[in-house]
Amino acid sequence: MIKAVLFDLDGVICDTAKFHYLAWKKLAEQLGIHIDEHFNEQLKGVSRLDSLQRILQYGRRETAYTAAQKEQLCAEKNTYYQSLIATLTPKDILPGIKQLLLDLKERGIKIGLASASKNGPLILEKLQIIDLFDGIAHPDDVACGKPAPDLYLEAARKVCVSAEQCCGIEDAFLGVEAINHAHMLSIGVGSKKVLNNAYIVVPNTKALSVEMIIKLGSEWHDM
Ligand code: B16
Ligand code: MG
Repeated sequence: MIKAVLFDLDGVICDTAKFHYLAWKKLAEQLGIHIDEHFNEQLKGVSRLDSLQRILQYGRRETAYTAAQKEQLCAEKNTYYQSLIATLTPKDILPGIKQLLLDLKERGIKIGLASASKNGPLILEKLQIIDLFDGIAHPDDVACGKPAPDLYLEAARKVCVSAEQCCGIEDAFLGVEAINHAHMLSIGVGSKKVLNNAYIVVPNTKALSVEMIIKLGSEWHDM
């Protein structure tokens, strides 16, 4: 039986990927590195510092900065990013998600956040749904980012539900890997081709429902 649903944020609750992209693009341009949307795909679900490392590697500048300089560059990117997400309102919640959260609450199923984003609580506040969450995993409290299971295990711990009774919802391949490594039921949102590691893939957030999650949970446990 599924007793908790753990959500990824970017790409599942709200489409912040476009803001991450614009902020990284602006920073990368300053460093003389040109990134496009295709390259940006591989930054989804990846931590802030790891995203910077990937950009520097892409621009063949991986040895050009000290750890302190990289920290400064990450802080700059986050300042751009926060100025972009300042405009977020409840209208930016992806279709069907608010209803799903309310339905989960009504059924007594716990709700957790397993996002790699340190801006997670700030975004949930802007979307006015933070009160619906029973637990939020903070990226600073875990040793490894996705695809390691740490964020999902931490979110399960925060909502006080054992991993085998949790379901995770993700839009990125690395995120689905993290759910699978945590031995939780994985639901992918997006393309079946990309998310071929998920237990099941739905095309968009509108297709998610509490009934579907409960049904998948019992089928998954019987396997
Ligand atoms: P921040 P998710 C991830 O969110 C994003 O997909 C990824 O692009 C970003 O670098 C990461 O959060 C860290 O975000 O800079 O706000 O701490 O998909 O795990 O919800
Ligand atoms: Mg995501």
